Amino acid sequence: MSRPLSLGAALALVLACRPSPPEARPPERPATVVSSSQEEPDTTPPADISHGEAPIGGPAAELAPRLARLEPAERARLHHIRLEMKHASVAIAPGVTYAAWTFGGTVPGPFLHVRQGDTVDFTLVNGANIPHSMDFHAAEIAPSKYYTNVMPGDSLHYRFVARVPGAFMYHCGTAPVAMHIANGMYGALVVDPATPRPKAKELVLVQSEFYLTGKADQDGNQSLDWQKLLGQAPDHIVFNGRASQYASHPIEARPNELIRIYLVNAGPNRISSFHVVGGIFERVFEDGSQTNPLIGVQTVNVPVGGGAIFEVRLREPGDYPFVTHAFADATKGAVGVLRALAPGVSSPP
Ligand SMILES: [Cu+2]
Repeated sequence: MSRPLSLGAALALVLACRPSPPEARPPERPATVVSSSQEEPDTTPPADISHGEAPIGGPAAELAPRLARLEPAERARLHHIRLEMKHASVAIAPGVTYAAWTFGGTVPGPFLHVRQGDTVDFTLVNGANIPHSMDFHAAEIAPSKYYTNVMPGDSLHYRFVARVPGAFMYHCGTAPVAMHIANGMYGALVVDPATPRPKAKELVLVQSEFYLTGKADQDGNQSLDWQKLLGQAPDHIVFNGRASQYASHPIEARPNELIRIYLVNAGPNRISSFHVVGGIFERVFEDGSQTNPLIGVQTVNVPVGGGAIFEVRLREPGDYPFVTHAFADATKGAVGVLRALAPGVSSPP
């Protein structure tokens, strides 16, 4: 019978079996985004990093980011919202465009904002060449009546009352739903509580995934790889439709300013484990619920099809990456930067 190893012997064995550390390499190489198609990750430590996943600050030629700011809700209690569904080319990563299915021509669709008790008077127009539909998670209505397929060239009109506050997903519900979501048909609808939340810098982040065939069509656009979707192996995981766009273009704030992030996870497959590096969430309203917010927490899961409201303050000037802490997903683009500007430093126009 073999004797158990002493602690010292076991430690020596572990140390002996450890792979030798990689050779130190010179740090002057520019940071690169790790492509999901690369078989080996680039382990070169970049000089200026957003937690190692994407370089901070992009070349001037790079596309402007989708504005993450949530515009205030209009004061009217009746909101006429008209969305046209159309197929459009959208940029999803540096140098990568995608033949998307959209609400309003962008992925995600427009950020909608109303107050608890407001009525949404909704018109859905199908400007695409296949059937699509709309499912509002903020509504309590019969899907069999309202979430029906709208044929090309047709439209649908109905009203609902946004009775419950929160950060809600909306999406196309036409089968196969995973395909319609993976192709870009989703967005966020924020419903403010009847008693307004404290003043804050308000942002919307919609997390989602893209699964690429790897072959561009005649217009240069990538399209959906259904097998990758079923295998849950996305090429890009993004906030607001484009990989790492807020690492290239940090979102600016002031030290100690209250930042409120409405995070909607459109998926269609990956849970978001949302975290701000260098920050601790003051309060988190899980799935937007007003009851018992989490206080003083580091990372909170947002399920696919769910939304949560995160409040955080950046305590000193500097760059604070935000990620899904499932780091394979951050490596594929689910990373951005909140930048706390030093006093006296003004935001560029
Ligand atoms: Cu659709």
